[in-house]
Amino acid sequence: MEKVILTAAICGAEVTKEHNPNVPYTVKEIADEARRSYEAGASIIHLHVRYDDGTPTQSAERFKECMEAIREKCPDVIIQPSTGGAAGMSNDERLQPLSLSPEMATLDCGTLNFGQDDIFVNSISTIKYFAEKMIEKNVKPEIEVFDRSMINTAMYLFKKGYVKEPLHFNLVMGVMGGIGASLSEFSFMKDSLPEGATFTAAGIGRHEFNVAAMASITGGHIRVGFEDNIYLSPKVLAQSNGQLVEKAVRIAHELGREPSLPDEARNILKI
Ligand code: KMH
Ligand code: ZN
Repeated sequence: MEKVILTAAICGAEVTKEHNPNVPYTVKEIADEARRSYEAGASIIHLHVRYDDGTPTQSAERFKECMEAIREKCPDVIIQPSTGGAAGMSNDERLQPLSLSPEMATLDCGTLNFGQDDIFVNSISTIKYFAEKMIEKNVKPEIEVFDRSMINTAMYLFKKGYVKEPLHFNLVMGVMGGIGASLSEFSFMKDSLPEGATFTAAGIGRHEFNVAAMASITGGHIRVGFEDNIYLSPKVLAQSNGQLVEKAVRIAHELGREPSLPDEARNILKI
């Protein structure tokens, strides 16, 4: 069977325990959720971190603690810190986890209204600055695109040498302020990717598993997790990120895909 890389976005910066009490905040909770996801088939943990009271932070120290705790429980998993952080954070604040030389990190490729009143700011000079830091640190960027125009931006950066082949994208679909998650929108995004690029897709909220199916049948990879969606099925809160990964694995399996091990993911992504 063709391999599929499962990414678990285990906590995000926006969702809280008020939305789902199983959203992890503490170092232990984050490591336990990473382990549940890994056991279910995730080979990448997309990581945001929180203080114990749930406040999102990009503190290098907190990332270090969480990454060490995750590595203890899932020694070979790929850890992909966010450089998006939370809307409103400064560039240098967002970039802190790069000081830990992770294997991957996110590179957000445009500005958008994010949810109701937040604006997630990524000017071209910000993106160039982040991309240069990633080259400097030998970190593989996952290019986050929330709309079609952001693929144009990524291609501009590629032509200027700020990102290198093979390119890897995350199609984030269904954020209020970004592209939707219909089949035609998915096809539009996927068909707009440059030849030879790999991609994962993340459907937000109720779109999570539809997008997982679309990615499965088009050779893409899948991201699920509390950052994107807190429900296992309509009105049923997921007990853990592991449950969300398990469901995505079941869908992918029925469609002829099986989850990669972390080293297989490294090979596919050329890390
Ligand atoms: N929290 C969002 C504003 C990323 O991880 O790079 C941005 C985000 C993207 O989550
Ligand atoms: Zn994120």
